[in-house]
Order: sequence, then C-alpha cells, then structure tokens
Amino acid sequence: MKLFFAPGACSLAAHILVEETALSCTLVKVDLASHKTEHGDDYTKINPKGYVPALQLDSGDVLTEVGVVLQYLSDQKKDLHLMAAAGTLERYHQMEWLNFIATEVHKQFSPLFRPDSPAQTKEQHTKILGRRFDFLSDHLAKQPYLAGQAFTAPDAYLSTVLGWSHHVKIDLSPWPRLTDYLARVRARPAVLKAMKSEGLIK
Ligand SMILES: N[C@@H](CCC(=O)N[C@@H](CS)C(=O)NCC(=O)O)C(=O)O
Repeated sequence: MKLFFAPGACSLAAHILVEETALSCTLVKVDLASHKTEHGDDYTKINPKGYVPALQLDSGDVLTEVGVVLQYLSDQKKDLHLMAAAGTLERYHQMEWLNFIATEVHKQFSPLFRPDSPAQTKEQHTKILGRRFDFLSDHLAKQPYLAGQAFTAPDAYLSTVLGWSHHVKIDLSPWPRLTDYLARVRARPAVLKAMKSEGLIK
C-alpha cells in the first residue's frame, strides 16, 4: 500500500493508523501547491481531486476521503478494534463521529488557512468552531475518547484537526478537556511516530 500525504494535513490521521496497525505501507509526500509527489509524479493521476489523503492499495485501486481511508485501515486489523464491526450500532456511531469531524470541524478550519479569506468569514468560522468545541468538550467530560474508554479511528482524525488550532491562532485554553484530550492522544507511541516522521515534532 501507499499513503499519499502532506505534512500536518488531514492525511496525518491516516498516517497515525498506519503506525497503530503496523501495516506495510509506503508513505509518499505530496506538494499540494504543485500537485507533484516527492518523486516528481503528477499526483492528480493518483487522485484527480488533487487533495490528500489517498491510499493506493496493492491492487492499484485508490481510496480517498479521510473517513473512508481510516475505516479501510482499521478493518485490516480487526483485532485492534480501531473501528467496531460493520453493521453494529457502535460502528454507526463511529461513522457518525467521522462524518461530524469531516464536515463540522475539519471543513470549518479550511477558510482559516486561506490567506485570501475575508476577516468576517474567518470570524464566522471561528465562532462555529467554538460551538463544536463546546459540544466535544461536553462529550469528553463523560469519557476519555470519542467512542468510549479506548482510542479508535475517530480520535486519530479529531486529534489531527484539533492540532491545527494553534496554526490558525485559536486558543484552546477555554476548553481544557480538549487540550487534555489532545495531550492524551499525542502521548500514544504511534501518534508520536507519525508526527515525528512528518517533521511536526522533534
Ligand atoms: N474531503 C476530503 C478533504 C481532504 C482535504 O481537505 N485535504 C486537504 C489537506 S487537509 C488538501 O489536500 N487540500 C489541498 C487541496 O484541496 O488542493 C477528505 O475527506 O479527504
């Protein structure tokens, strides 16, 4: 398998699961501005949508969309319980989290990264994120991870996007449960390994 990633992007969530599962997977860095891989190949030939992540299977098939890539990786090592079994209510709740993170958290950050976003747009999105953080903080008052007592795939995704806060100058200190959660997830050896390998930490 090959995981196409950009350092610190949402592809980090998939990279974390590659480390958690210890699956055999080659990491290929993509320059999102030029759409070239680190080997000089045209990335749009792999993922015509142009964005990361993309997971190329040994068969040549390519899976895209964070929530799907995370489920695929989790399903390769079922004994790790990174996702519950397909068809169970627990699985649907985890998919609910993946969808919530993708649409209600990840995509609310996107305009904050764009240098040409008007100040008013940035303010609106920061406000929406604040409401999402309130909800997440209330949820994490009941349990240490999104789906309960154990780390699962949605935590790889949420920790990745929460980690963007300081880049876009959102102070997480009003949500101490979220800063505690981030520290808890980032203490995992697989998360540290993925972050180190992307050059995000020393
Ligand atoms: N819907 C996509 C969104 C992926 C996405 O937003 N990727 C960003 C990095 S976090 C990216 O590659 N942006 C560059 C671009 O859109 O050209 C998914 O779930 O995978």
